[in-house]
Amino acid sequence: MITDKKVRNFINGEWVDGKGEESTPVTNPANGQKIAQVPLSTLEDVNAAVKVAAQAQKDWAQVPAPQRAEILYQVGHLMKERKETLSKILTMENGKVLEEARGEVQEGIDMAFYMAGEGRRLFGQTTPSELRDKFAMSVRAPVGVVGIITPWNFPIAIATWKSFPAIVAGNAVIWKPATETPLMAHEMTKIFHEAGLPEGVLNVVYGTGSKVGEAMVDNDGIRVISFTGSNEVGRTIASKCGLKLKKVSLEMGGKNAVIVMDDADLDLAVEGILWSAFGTSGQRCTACSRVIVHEDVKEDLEDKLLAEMKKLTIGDGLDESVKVGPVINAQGLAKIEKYIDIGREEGAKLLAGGHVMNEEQFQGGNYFAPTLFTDATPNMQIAQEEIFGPVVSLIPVKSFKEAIEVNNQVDFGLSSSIFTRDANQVFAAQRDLDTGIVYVNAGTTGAEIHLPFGGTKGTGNGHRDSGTAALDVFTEWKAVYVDYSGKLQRAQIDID
Ligand code: UN1
Repeated sequence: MITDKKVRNFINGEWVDGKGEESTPVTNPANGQKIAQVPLSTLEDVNAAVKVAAQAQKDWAQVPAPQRAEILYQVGHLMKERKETLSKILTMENGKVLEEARGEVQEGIDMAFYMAGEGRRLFGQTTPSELRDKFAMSVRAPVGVVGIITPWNFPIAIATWKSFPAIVAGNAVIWKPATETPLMAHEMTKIFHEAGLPEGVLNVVYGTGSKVGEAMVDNDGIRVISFTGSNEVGRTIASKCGLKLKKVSLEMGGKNAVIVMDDADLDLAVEGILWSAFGTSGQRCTACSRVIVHEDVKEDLEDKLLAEMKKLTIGDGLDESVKVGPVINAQGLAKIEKYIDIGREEGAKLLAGGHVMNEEQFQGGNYFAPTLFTDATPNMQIAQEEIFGPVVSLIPVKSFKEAIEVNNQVDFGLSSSIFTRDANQVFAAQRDLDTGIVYVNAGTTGAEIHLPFGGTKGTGNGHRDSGTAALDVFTEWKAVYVDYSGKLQRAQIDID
């Protein structure tokens, strides 16, 4: 379908080559075939984009929000029309199975219509003034030019979580998509263009974090950086933006657990674990990588999990019968292998998987066998660090209280889940689980776009993607006072 497409930057409504000479190939993780070539842009490209964005933003901010939203409705319709094509391209460049690719595209479509609706809301507040004949209100104002840096694991959904609220709120956007998944970004950019987004409102610059990302952070014309990606990079961005007093919104992964209590429906729990641990080959920020299990049901759970894991079909995600696709690239595989060694050394017991798939049909691709460790302890590295692969570790506990403690004993705080039938435990768990997302009787994945997405502790810095919470990232609150008394009234002083 796609053969070696040369992707180009998009600046001021035009497809342009990066100013630098360098580019890098993009390969299909399922078979190693080259599918695209992506430019590695430079500081100059970013600076050129910011310049035109700043100009375009002035006019864009004057367009009434309901009209800005019309573009998003159009984007949503075009995405809907092209859902199948987009999903197939997504599977080819990211590796996730087609069913999940369709789910991700749907997430973007949902976000388009949801955020378009915000164009008719963008609510502020009126607040009574302490003085007579004076009106006070808080309104949302666009920030200006904003930068979004998006990852390869959800190249469409996460881009929509960030770009749609930014655009509907009246900002112009500089977007650095992941170099692993430029085709998704290219298709989305085409859609924005066809939907009639004025030139300069969205500018796309491909390249590495160390060049393009850094140039975005350094450019004072960009007033917000919204980043999803690794913890290490996120912390660097945060410290640089901190010194510049630049607003930054971070989402940097998780070490998400499913808690299985002794009264749980075990079959349901197994389904939830399989879906959230091995779906997307474990390459979700929300993926389940720990199972905290009550000791009384540990053996039953292990047996059921092992039986179901045997049924998982692994292969190219374009094949509809496949349930687990490849991981993104050789570095991804190497990182997972490293954690398998660590887990073994730490004394966890390997019950299944633990190896790269080397058979004939997997040649050229990056396939890792779904892996189950058991008898892990909470402080092991495999129970603390994000692996980003199809690896899950069972940690036995003796009580509900201990389960909550173990869940919270990690540096991350994105998602968590509990399987129980006890209503008291449900309410206590939703209160005590220290994560931004909590599921009851479902796995750790599957966040819906109209709720806030993000987490506590090392997962982020208090901001949220998605939902109306995303508008807080891309707007400034402006307090407006209108005095219609005809005289100078002094707050705090001229009070009757
Ligand atoms: C991510 O992995 O960063 O909740 C995004 C989920 C998806 C989004 C995951 N809706 O699993």
